[in-house]
Amino acid sequence: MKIEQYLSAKKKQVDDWLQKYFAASSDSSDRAAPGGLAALHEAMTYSLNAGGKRIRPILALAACEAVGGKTEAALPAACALECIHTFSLIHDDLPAMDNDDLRRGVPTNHKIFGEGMAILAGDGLLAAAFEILSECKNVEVLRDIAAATGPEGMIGGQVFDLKAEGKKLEEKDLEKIHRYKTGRLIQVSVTSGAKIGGANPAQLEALKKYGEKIGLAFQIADDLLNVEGDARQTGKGVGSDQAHQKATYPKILGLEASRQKARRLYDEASSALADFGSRADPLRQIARFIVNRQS
Ligand code: GRG
Repeated sequence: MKIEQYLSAKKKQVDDWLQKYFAASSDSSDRAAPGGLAALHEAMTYSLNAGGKRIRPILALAACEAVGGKTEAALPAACALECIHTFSLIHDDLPAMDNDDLRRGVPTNHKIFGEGMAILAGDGLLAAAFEILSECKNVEVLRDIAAATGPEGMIGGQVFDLKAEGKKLEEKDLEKIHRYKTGRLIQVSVTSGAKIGGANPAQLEALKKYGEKIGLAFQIADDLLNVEGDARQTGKGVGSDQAHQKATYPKILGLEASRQKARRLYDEASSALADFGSRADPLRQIARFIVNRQS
């Protein structure tokens, strides 16, 4: 199967699951009543349904399949990861953070619903993610995802990022920010799917390495797209990193060295999968997609 077909089939599974879950959770009378929670639900689903690539949940599903697990077993945890990712996008776009107007090709959450509701929509998605994970009854996966989201992961990375504003960074400082801010959630998407699929210790170790490499490659590709991308495809402002004077790979290494680093990481991610058979082909192709993507 071509990677485009694989990605769109998996994206549909994720979209359908999320739609069903949030439709069911919007049925309570408190939400429907005037002055009730309908506005919060609308703000949460606005960003969730705004058309992201669903890379994190797809990685979880592909990792589960790579170790012989069933896709359906990993679907709820995969969707919880997308809720966490969407929470981070909503909060990252707020005036107190990056103050962005456009995300996933549409106005950012606070532009439509106001700042207060956008904060609550992000909080609501984060809580929903852990409610979904608690229903998966896999405490190890729940704990891994909490760690990759919190101070030892994405939120910690955002703190490093805030503290680095206006400072001149070296490559190792930037790499630390990105490993925490972007890398850990991507890595835990892979390892969660693998754990749910029943990975053995050697498989898990290999997939941990794969996740680490593609997590960093993903961020370098993101930095490159912010310089060279087409806003119609990325769905967010191009050139915003420079406008915000952000430290990025192209700024520190230059464009060509950044491209080379992303390609090197791709090679290392592929090597990590050397002992896997054809069941890991989607993971191999996703790694390539991450480095070459246009959105
Ligand atoms: C907790 C406020 C807060 C932030 C955490 C991850 C993060 C830090 C902020 C998200 C914003 C951002 C631009 C992160 C860098 C790379 C990244 C995660 C890009 C967006 O991910 P994609 O390309 O987006 O997977 P789609 O829309 O396809 O889901």
